Amino acid sequence: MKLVMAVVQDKDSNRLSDELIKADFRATKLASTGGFLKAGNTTFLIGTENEKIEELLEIIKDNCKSREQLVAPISPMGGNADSYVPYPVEVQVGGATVFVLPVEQFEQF
Ligand code: 2BA
Repeated sequence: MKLVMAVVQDKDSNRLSDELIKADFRATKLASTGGFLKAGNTTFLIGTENEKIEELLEIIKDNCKSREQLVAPISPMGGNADSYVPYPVEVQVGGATVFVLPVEQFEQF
């Protein structure tokens, strides 16, 4: 068995959960925050059998889009003003960041 942790953009999270239910995957959605953008995103925890991993990754890939996002400039606050960029910078936020972990034991009581 594996535990898949997938960090996705909030805009994709409802569509992804609908597709997971349709394909009979069980998932838990956590409200999370990206360390870099400090903006909300959604983390899915999905426990599944090894032979269903490829199908699961395909569903995640098909339902999560990569998007450009603007990062507001952060003022130097007493730091080095030479490196200060006074205009917003665009970053590419991935469709999904996925970790696949082995599960040692799974119980439901
Ligand atoms: P954030 O940390 O808010 O990052 C959003 C996007 O900002 C990233 O997209 C990347 O394009 C950019 N970025 C992140 N750190 C950067 C840095 N130090 N310098 C320049 N640009 C940077 P993604 O890589 O697609 O990541 C999307 C979200 O997935 C992340 O949101 C974070 O919540 C999660 N994530 C990504 N890599 C992770 C990792 N190795 N461990 C845990 N969570 C991760």
